[in-house]
Amino acid sequence: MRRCDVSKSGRLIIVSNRVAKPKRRGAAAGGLAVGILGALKESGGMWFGWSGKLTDRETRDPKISRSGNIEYATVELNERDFEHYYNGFSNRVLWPVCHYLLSFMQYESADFDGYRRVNTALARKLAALVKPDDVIWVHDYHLIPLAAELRAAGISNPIGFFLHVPFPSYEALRAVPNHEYLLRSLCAYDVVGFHTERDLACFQQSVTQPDIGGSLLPGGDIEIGGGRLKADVFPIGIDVDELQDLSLAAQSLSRVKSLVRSLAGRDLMIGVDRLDYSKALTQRLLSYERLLEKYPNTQSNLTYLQIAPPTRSGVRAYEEIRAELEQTSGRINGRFAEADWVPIRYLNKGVDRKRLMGYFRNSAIGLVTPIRDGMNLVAKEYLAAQDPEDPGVLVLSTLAGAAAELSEAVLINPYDRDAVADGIGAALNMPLEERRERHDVMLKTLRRNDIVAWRSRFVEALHGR
Ligand code: ADQ
Repeated sequence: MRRCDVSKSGRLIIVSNRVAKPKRRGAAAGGLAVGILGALKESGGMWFGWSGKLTDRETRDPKISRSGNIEYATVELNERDFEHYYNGFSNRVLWPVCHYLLSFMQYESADFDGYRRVNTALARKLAALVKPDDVIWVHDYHLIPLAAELRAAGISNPIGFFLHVPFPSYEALRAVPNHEYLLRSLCAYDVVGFHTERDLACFQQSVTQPDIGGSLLPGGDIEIGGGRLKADVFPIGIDVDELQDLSLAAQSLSRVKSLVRSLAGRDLMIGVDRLDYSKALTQRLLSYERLLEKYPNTQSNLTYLQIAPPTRSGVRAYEEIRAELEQTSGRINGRFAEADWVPIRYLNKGVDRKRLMGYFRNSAIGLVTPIRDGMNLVAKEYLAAQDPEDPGVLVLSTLAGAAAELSEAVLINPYDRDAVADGIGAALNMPLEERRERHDVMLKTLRRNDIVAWRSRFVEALHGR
């Protein structure tokens, strides 16, 4: 993988809700964790955040461990903070609002208080570890108030924020009680980054509302309260070479071979998502059902593998989707299955990354149909895993951030079942020459906007403040 020079003088401190320490080789690691670890390995630095463990003790200093040139500083949360800060305000308010799903929002002022309390506590713990030359890069919606709290704790280092989910339009955001607080908190950062121009435009629209008081300067910076912040677009990417190599190497894995054998020559369509309502998995199953109705020749000829590991088990909406998905896939399988063919294979668990790339490479179609997504790394990973000489086709939601870059995918509106079914139909019949051409263009885009470009552009911007 090519390298970038993100290390100027000081350390890079990454802050995210959850610190993902590397596990045993080959363990499942999402694209984001891989990207963050890469940035830290290059420059040396610290990853600060929640360990993922709960404790009943009130305050404890961060636990520090080191691996190579990376220090991990992790804190534990108590049950009450976890419920209010994480399950509550982060995942029952901010997550649905950022995905334009206002009806899923469940606001409780106690959750908002918990969100502030945890951010204040995290900032105090982090402030004690910050050295004068460090630059701090904060990730995602759980930690919006962190810069303001760090400033209050006396930290004047450059602090940047990257939002991994969509930034909603002001009309959606203003449904959140205390949205003014969130917007002002974002203005305490030196650099604020988003995946797409649309997110950036929504942010600019929100912070320039009269009651927030920001003004947009020529060149895109925002002036507010005598200070200035840079807001820009930094589309997250993947390590294309690594995933290409992994997908090729995965062809010799016994689990990949046995999947291919089990298809008995049929085409495979794959979907890989966290089990989340923004990924619209039930809607996707219903679109697949529409395909089987509309294009009867796909019956017995196309197998759909959906991999969807559970997440956020403390949030009720997530338990409901799981039940709905099991029921819908069961019904569709009951309706269409033959003795030697089951239309949907549904796996409710994570899969090792290498094996996943092997599955991608053997799939004629990658189906990515969220009703809203910041970027969607699965779309990019699917493309990178393809054999360039005989690539599969990506069927992609126009409402995923990735659609802004991947215009050669078969783009569909996920709310329109007929459009999704027709998109899959078109993908199945696409001539080899057209598949190659589309894949080639998108692979060039993936290389231009890869994971190194993402993190180096962001860290450069931060060093420039
Ligand atoms: P997520 O909502 O988690 O990320 P996504 O971008 O698709 O969504 O990333 C998921 C990652 O987890 C991918 O690397 C994928 O391969 C992996 N993964 C998912 N299911 C898996 C499974 N069953 N087994 C193994 N690995 C699995 C948030 C935002 C996105 C944004 C990212 C990065 O919601 O919009 O793209 O952050 O910014």
